[in-house]
Amino acid sequence: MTTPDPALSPEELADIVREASHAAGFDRVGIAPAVHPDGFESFTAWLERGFAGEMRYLERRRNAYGHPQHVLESVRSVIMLGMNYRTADPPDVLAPGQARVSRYAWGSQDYHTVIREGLNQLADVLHQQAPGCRTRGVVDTAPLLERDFARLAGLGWFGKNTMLINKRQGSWLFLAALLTDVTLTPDAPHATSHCGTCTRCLDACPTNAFPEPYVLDATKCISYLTIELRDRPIPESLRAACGDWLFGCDICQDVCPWNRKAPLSTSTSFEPLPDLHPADAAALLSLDEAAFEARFANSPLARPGRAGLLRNACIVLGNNGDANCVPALTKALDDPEPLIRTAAAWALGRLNGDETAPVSGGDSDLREESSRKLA
Ligand code: B12
Ligand code: SF4
Ligand code: SF4
Repeated sequence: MTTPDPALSPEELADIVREASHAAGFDRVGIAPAVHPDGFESFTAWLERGFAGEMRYLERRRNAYGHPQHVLESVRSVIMLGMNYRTADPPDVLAPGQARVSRYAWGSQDYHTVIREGLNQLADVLHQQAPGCRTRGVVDTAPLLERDFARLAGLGWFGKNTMLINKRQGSWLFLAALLTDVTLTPDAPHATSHCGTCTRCLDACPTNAFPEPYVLDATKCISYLTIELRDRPIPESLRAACGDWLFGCDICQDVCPWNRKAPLSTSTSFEPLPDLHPADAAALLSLDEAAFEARFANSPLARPGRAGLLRNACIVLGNNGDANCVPALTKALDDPEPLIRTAAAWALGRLNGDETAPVSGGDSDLREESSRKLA
């Protein structure tokens, strides 16, 4: 492997990278050395406790998380980037049938697309300065503990809600990394925590998803249940606690004092689309596969698929709907997807005041049962 020998010093190159990162649309930048991450043992302990649930890709690549060389072989520096996505706050209380979408998904573009463009732009700058160098941009998908490297690069600390928090930006910050085989002078790690005695996030979580501070049991997190748990029903014991969350959950960040004064994003890509801020859960139930694809092709909401998202919509209606939502739910009992039929039956049962609504079904018995009760 040839080692790039740029004309500039590691310090000069680091300065150029920092400046270029802002031009590429990033709000925060820091540089970490390519090392075994401090949090690796916490990560493997977390996997051992079964907290990753169905996110098998994390377990499959467990060893690769042990060093960024598994992402870019000759890596020497990890440039960590933060992009602010805070926009106008949502209403505190929703009308019946309205559903909450997590802040990160309100915009017209998927953040992966926006961040990729920024990473490519930054990589171009590095290639100009160090011809022949190697770079690899990462957002979410590669085996890299992004929060760990962000802390190491000085971007912030781990909150008790496990979010990476920056003193100026709060936690409404996407993380991304640009790995390179160029040596850049690293920043000092963020060595302090600023949570103090606060426990707001732990207390506010409606599903008690934090077994202890700094550790999240993803299998209880609404974000996991509504986005990552795609092919199964949401466990019945957690459906009521999902409240009006259609996609993701922001509660443990909404309550965090560090987010109160966080600045608004200057990127137009994250401006909320009116039909997601909030969403109309009953209207979503009318989307067939083609309409779903057309509406959500470029949106993070595509991730759970039509079956997953409409399942979530039924649960929101069961929790937050009224009599006006009954026709849409009744129609959903005939949906070809069992996941949707099951959730619709549960929601109808709940709207009907039946706390022990059936959990498995979608068959004709179940349909008759639900419509009989509502008649
Ligand atoms: C899997 C995953 C999830 C899972 C699990 C989340 C979790 N907390 O583990 C689920 C689906 C639940 C999820 C939800 C969300 N996610 Co997510 N997710 C990821 C992903 C792909 C991997 C995270 C991971 O490895 N988790 C395993 C745990 C063990 O790792 P960790 O939480 O990072 O923990 C580190 C530290 O906390 C520390 N640590 C662990 N234990 C302990 C104990 C002590 C005492 C201490 C001090 C430290 C410590 O070491 C760990 C390893 O680095 C990352 C992207 C990436 N590749 O990193 C995005 C990522 C973490 N998610 C992100 C976001 C935005 C979200 C949501 C806000 C989305 C939403 N609104 O619904 C929620 C937030 C929920 C929450 N409170 O975490 C952002 C976070 C940005 C930030 N500022 O922190 C990331 C970085 C994606 C990105 N590129 O921006 N997510
Ligand atoms: S995102 Fe919601 S459900 Fe998940 S840990 Fe935070 S408050 Fe709890
Ligand atoms: S709510 Fe409090 S404890 Fe939780 S992350 Fe924010 S400051 Fe830390």
